[in-house]
Amino acid sequence: MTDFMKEYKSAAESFRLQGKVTDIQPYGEGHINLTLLVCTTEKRYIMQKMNTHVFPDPDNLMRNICAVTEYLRASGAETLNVVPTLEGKPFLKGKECYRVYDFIENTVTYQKVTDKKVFFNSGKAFGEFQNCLAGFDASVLTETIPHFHDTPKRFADFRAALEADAFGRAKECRPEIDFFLSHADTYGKVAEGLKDGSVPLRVTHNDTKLNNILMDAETNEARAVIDLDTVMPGSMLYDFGDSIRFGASTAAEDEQDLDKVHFDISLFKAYAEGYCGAVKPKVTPREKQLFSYGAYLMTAECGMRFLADYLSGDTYFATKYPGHNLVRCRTQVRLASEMERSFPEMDAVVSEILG
Ligand code: ADP
Ligand code: GN1
Ligand code: MG
Repeated sequence: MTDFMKEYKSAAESFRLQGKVTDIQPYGEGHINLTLLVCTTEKRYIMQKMNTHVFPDPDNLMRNICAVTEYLRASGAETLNVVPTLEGKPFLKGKECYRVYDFIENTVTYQKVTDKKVFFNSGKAFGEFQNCLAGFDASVLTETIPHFHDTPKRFADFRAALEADAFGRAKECRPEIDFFLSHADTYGKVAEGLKDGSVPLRVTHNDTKLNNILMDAETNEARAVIDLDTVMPGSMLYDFGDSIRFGASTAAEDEQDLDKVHFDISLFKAYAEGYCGAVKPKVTPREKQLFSYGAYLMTAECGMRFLADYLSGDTYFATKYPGHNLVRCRTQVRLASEMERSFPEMDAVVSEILG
């Protein structure tokens, strides 16, 4: 057994698991936490080594997750179930921090949309998630990552990484850098709406990509919204936009062949029918105007975050090979520019749904 496996086994055995641990394997495609599938003689669990570099306050993070999951469960939704440690704590706190959830069985996650119906179902589920959290008291939530979708701030961070160019990589990504610089005046509309109140501050998920929702393995209906680390006050335009960024593409987020990467308006329509259909009664006029823009904004923002991380030496997102973050950035630039050209069609889709 490797030292890592010994560490994971000892961590897993510090939780109130049913049965004896028989196997531990890396699991899933998340970019932030280290996710492990833990099998015991009785059942399966998800154990995560929590990323305390990205989320430096694990106590308040887990307090948020316990509060949100309890609320969702009480509202009748299927949700993550936090398994306590032997001492009854919501996570194991040491040099590394670990948490355990019940594995939600008979579900699948998708890394790419293969079926419009699945994307529609995910949109409906994220919309219903939003509706459900409308009754949740935001004042009990800690902001786990302040300014998470404050795009003007993300742009300033990107510019700082570019200025530092700590690894001499800027010369390899001139077109991408130029894209973000030349769009400097396009990043402020949601931040301004939040400031003047035309875009309401709501409790949002903030990381609504398709692999953060578990779909039923047989019916492909949404079962549970997961990855609740970033549930905090935000705009519904973030949740809508981030799903479109990831799912309304003809290729994976890290496709290397850009000829395969396109924004697909029919996928946009499928998601919008699900999401906007669910939130329709409470959408403000300004939100309605900004759904299409929100998709562009989240795509550009994520692209500049990938690029900033590449320029800074790949310390934030998990990467599988050198240049992975630059590859991801390039797909986002491709999608954001195609979205910009598609605003009239996108707006027509939204208007048709919202009236
Ligand atoms: P990250 O923050 O790194 O993205 P996630 O919490 O999204 O980590 O988990 C990574 C992946 O693990 C998910 O995309 C999903 O496939 C799987 N997963 C996480 N929690 C569960 C669970 N309770 N049951 C089944 N699969 C899960
Ligand atoms: C990260 O945790 P994960 O892999 O679901 C990131 C998101 C990005 C996404 C890009 C806390 O999401 O903001 O949009 O990668 N999460 C955090 O794929 O930064
Ligand atoms: Mg995730």
